[in-house]
Amino acid sequence: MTETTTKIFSGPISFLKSAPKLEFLPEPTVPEIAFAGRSNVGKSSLINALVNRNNLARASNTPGRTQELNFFDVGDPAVFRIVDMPGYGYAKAPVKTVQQWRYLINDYLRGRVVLKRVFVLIDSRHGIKEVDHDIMSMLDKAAIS
Ligand SMILES: Nc1nc2c(ncn2[C@@H]2O[C@H](COP(=O)(O)OP(=O)(O)O)[C@@H](O)[C@H]2O)c(=O)[nH]1
Ligand SMILES: [Mg+2]
Repeated sequence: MTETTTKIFSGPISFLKSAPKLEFLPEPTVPEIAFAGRSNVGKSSLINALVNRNNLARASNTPGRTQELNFFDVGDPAVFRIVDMPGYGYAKAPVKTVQQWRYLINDYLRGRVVLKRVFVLIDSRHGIKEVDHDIMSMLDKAAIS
């Protein structure tokens, strides 16, 4: 990382809030960078590694538990936000949960002006799955890089 990014990530970073529904999103005051991927792909672990803290985004062995958008303020006052997106493609998830996930994600991707980038993590042991193509096409339709 460059000196600037190292400085940013060694400064204050804090959990802001979880949004299980769109009405709970924080005010869109700063740019957002989100991490998406299948349940258990390592989104939370990557965020923790990036910001060099062990337990900012909770990482777990139990897939499919985080069904909310989790927001983290980087800087105080925040200069941007990291968003830990709910995992998808968890085989045991009920149909209703999957549908709710689709609505939440679609609305967030399409309507969030401050969302500047989404990183889609792929588990190299499994390759790109249909659910990964699915989110990539949602991103395309929402014109998000
Ligand atoms: N082998 C391996 N395991 C990882 C890696 N990143 C995370 N894990 C493990 O995979 C599990 C799920 O990680 P987590 O970050 O909670 O995934 P999330 O559901 O995408 O947020 C945890 O037990 C992590 O310790 C990685 O790069 N390699
Ligand atoms: Mg997670």
